[in-house]
Amino acid sequence: MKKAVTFCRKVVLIGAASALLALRASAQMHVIELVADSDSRYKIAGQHHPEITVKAGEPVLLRVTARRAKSWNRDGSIHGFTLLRAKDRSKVDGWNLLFKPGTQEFQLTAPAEPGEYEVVCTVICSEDHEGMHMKLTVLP
Ligand SMILES: [Cu+2]
Repeated sequence: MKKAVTFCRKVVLIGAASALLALRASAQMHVIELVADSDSRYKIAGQHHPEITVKAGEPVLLRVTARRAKSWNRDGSIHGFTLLRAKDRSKVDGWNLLFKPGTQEFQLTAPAEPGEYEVVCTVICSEDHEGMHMKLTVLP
């Protein structure tokens, strides 16, 4: 009986320690809250014209709330998020995302190369889908 209690305590301690570590990791992470909205627009609270700015190579936690527009993909994705280099429209590895309805999180790493980037939606989400894009700047 005593052994079982000790074991339980250990489990609780390990649980607490890993929760703390997770907290620390999130404290260092750049958290970005984004809405991919039903009017085929990206939105960021407090920004009239949404833009994302990150530091080169920093860890980013992208928390997205997606709301369905007029149409969506067969796999249930309702909006996309693909990062392109502004200079040549080439895709950035690891930044090709698809959103399902509701809130979802992505752990990403900011591009290593400072400069101007463009986020575009890759799901034909409405007749206004072409207007679903935003600027992303990577600072040195
Ligand atoms: Cu879209």
